[in-house]
Amino acid sequence: MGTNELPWWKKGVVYQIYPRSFMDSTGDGVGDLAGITARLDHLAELGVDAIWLSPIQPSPDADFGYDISDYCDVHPQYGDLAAFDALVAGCRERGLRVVLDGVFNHSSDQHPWFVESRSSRDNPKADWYTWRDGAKGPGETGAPNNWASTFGGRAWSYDPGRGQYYHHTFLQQQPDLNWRNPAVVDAIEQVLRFWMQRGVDGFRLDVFNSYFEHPDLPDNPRTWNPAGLIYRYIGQKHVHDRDQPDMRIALAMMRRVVDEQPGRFLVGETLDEDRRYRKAAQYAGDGPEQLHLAFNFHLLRSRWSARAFHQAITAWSEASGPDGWPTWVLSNHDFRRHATRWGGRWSDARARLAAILAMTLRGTPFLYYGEEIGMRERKMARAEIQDPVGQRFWPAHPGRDGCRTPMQWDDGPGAGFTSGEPWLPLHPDHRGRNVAAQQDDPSSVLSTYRDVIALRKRLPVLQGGAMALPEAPHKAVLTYTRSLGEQRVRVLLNMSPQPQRLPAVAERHLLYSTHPTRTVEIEGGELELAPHEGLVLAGEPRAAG
Ligand code: TEU
Repeated sequence: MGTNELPWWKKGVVYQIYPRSFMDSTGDGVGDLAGITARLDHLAELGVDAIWLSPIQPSPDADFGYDISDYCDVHPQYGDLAAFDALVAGCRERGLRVVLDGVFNHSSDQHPWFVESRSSRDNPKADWYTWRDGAKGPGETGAPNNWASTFGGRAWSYDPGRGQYYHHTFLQQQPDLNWRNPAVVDAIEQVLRFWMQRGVDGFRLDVFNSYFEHPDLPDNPRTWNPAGLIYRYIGQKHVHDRDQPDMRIALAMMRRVVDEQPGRFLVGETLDEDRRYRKAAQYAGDGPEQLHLAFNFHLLRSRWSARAFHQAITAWSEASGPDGWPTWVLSNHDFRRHATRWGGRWSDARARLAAILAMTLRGTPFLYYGEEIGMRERKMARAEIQDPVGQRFWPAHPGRDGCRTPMQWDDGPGAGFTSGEPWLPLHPDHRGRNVAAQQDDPSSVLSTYRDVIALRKRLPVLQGGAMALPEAPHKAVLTYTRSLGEQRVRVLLNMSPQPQRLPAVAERHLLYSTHPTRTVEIEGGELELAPHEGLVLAGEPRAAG
């Protein structure tokens, strides 16, 4: 397939926005849709193709939006449907697409569906969630099986009104929908249609491989892990509460509906990955029961090392296969930001290399707001924690607030995010690290992102070209080539703080270097890379343009 025929979601770059934290237009300290609309020029200048919004629907915010109480409306704190339409219009003007989070494994316990479902055993929605009697018969006689919640404790809660237990993969305020009920499948289809009619171009599916559970609810086998004594979830193998074969019903419905118009796509988040990411890869492809894309979080979990990156990139690319299409995620709203994870003294130098990496690998990159300025994780004091994961597991797990702090726009008191008191504390470095400060500095993290996104846009080889990594990784320099027809590009990332000498390479025309004074004079000799230098070279002069 030539790159011109590639759909935008393969060529393009997706930018994730955590709506609470991007831009507050009202001064209440919480981000909102009008705020996002007001900041769209930043995204257009950055050069991304689409925004993915973490949930924007009404929610009691037990899990900050991942517990939805009305699938077809906007959280009053973020605005209303008119504000959403205005956001879509603003995106269209700038050629940006809009992707929503689809949280369909569970709803909020405040959703009218669940309120009705729990009201009796014979109401019309009685079977919209997974209800069971206790282990020893009616009443509060113990959970129906040993399943554990991802967020701690058991995956069952007792409802005294109905006298039964209901299943929840996450918090007890997040009851799992019963996807085996065709009425639920229809209801979610209506939700997809509702948003697509309002101009949505795709959905990021939250934990889609948890939609179905084994109908007989057998115990999960235990796996030996001492931490499993405290955190039951990792003490078992999730064979009966994930990846059930009849989840095809759900995938087929969503694929059919989304494919009704070209240019739309689904990207799924797979819960409980196997170590080689084969499971996630299998869920993505062109088939009628597959998603267009699947995430893998290999790089999120890799340490900063050329060998570890080489291994992660090779493993995911091989699992995806030559016809498959990988995705690349360096940070998101659930993990420590990569500028901190890979940080230390060289945090910005590494953030710039990470930018080159994300934009030149074969596959679709997903950026997380703030990574374009090298935003760092904020350390939260116990009293500042708002994330339920942190509240439950601190200090073992401080929670996810640290990667969700407000976007840093300028050096004002609210960092240009709010005129009020921000809902989460700002990172203390916001006065120096912000969009305004990096805007005109050609060696900033922000300029690096702009430059390499523009390069990806300009060169079809960086969009659709085949990728090859050397068989044996270099100890400090991550390198790979992309090729398409006559075009060939080589990427070299010196991940070490020392200069590195490498044998000369065939590609000698400079496309981009993190070191602006560099001229590439590789006349047959060795190639020397400066500490933390990232270099993108072309095989032919025309591409260098
Ligand atoms: O996350 C799935 C999930 O279980 C993990 O990413 C989890 O957040 C992490 O391991 C905690 O340490 C998805 C969403 O991305 C997450 O924000 C939601 O909280 C969760 O589902 C429930 O909807």
